Amino acid sequence: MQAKTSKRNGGASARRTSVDAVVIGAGFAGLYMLHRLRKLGLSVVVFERGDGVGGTWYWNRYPGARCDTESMTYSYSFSGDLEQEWEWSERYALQSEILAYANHVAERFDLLRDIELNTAVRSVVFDELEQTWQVTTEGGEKVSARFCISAVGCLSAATMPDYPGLKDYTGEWYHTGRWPHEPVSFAGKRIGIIGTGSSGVQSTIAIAKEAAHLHVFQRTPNYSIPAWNGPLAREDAAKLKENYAAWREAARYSQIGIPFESNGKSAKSVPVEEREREFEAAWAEGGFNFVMSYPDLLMDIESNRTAADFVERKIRATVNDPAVADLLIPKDHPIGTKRLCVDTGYYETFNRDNVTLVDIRNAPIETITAEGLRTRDASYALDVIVFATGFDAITGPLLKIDIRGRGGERLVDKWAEGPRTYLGLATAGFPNLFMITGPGSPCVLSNMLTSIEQHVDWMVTCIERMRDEGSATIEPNVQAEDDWVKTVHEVGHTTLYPMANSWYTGANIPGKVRMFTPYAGGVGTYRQICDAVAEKNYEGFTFTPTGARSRVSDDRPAVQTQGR
Ligand code: N01
Repeated sequence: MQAKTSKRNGGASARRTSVDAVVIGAGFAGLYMLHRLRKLGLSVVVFERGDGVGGTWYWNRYPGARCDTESMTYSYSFSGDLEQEWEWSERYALQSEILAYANHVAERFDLLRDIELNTAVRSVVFDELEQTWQVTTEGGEKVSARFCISAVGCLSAATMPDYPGLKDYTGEWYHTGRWPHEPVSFAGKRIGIIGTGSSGVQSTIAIAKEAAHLHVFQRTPNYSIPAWNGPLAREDAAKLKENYAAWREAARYSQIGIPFESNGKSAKSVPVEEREREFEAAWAEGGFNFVMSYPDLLMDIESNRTAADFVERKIRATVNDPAVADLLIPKDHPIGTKRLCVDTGYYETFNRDNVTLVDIRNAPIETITAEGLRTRDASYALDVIVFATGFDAITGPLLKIDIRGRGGERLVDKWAEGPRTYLGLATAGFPNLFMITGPGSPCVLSNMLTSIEQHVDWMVTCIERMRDEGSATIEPNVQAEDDWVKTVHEVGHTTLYPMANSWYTGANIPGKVRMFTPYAGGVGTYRQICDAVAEKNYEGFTFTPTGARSRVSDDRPAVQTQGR
């Protein structure tokens, strides 16, 4: 294995061919996992395909990129000193500030010496004889590890539409999720942006301020709620810091990893005036609060309609041209069932003279041309095309890696009909392979930092227990996994989420199995379930003792099988 020369890349671990654990990805999940495993005394190497840490915030550096969870919540809680000392400058942090935070954490906890940058993982193959994972990088380096932990993120496999003609296009083009590190200038240029999800909404606002003209190509409008972003007042931050521990604890047992106060009522059942007041207050507060204001907004279609109507009125009141307003109003999904966007000035942007909304639902893009693109109805000359077309979410990043478990079974085959995990943490037949924020966990329905910390803490406690008890491997029992997949499905279908054609269900990827895979029961409930499993001696998992041959891929009970 080659030692890297980057000064941020110590390379010491890279020269090892055998470690206790390989972690894939140096975003927030990988950084925290490395920190915890090292404290446990394990040797660890983290492979990261970027040339810096930060994951999502390393890649998504498009104009206007910022987090839509508030800074003081979207941050680690594991270190009291870190959370007290770090000062966020805005209520919602810009990508550059979050990336600076990730770099600060990596340096503060001396993580870089075990991170191999510019190193993508190609394959991860379980060696049944040795009971280790053979990890091979794109560069051909090989490392064996007892544990393999995926920290690849849920939204890291960017997708491009398959329009013909892109290779002949003479202008510049970019994907929001693979934005270049060099500055991109829009000044005086004709820009086209395709996609109106969170990335499209944020970049539209920013690019419109600079471009000569911006065409926004919209296939499906999404709901966007104002962030009311601004500087974070020092006194507000200080006040929260006084009670940070309690705030974090409330986040851990909340629905989405952010402590919101819901009024506990049904939106459809309260008097109209009361509901209007509540929605106005939630709108004025901004952000995800809005869909959490009544607990049944994502459960009951009539209640949901009341919130959608309210936002529709807001859009009509903001956008000057009624035809444009009409186009911007979602009609095909309940509010919040596609990931809500959070913006500062999105709808207002369509009042600018240099911005045109183009409906590509009725007149689809047929081809990219040398000069721009052509829809069914018209041609557009564009100097720059921005693809804000999203990601092969949740399973995409994992399945890009050739992962093979017992008997050479490929994960991509096992999951051909949709992902199968126990608690979103692990999958049967793939011993000692853990997935941070994997499918079947609250993952994308939650504040990622809350969920990452919960998963890492649970896994590290489990690994510590294995060390203390002399276990070589752990993996879920097939029955426990089947039960969990069923639970995730049933809980998901008590909500309105499956009604939308969204990346939550895989509907954005042609040919992908349509399945709502996040656990929608809330991060607090989920945490309690995971804790209960651990307390019951890891019920539903099988351990094999060190020295024993681990069981083969039929489901015969092995040594130390725990229940179910
Ligand atoms: O991706 P998306 P994103 N032709 O999938 C359209 C997180 N995030 O990168 O809806 C034409 O939401 C597609 O149209 P349709 C957040 O969780 C967070 O914006 O499929 N259009 C849609 O409009 C977010 O949800 C933050 O009809 C095509 C858009 O492209 C997630 O990442 C910021 C098309 C894709 O929207 C993903 O957001 C950014 C085609 N062939 C992202 N293919 C913050 O924290 C796709 N589209 C602020």
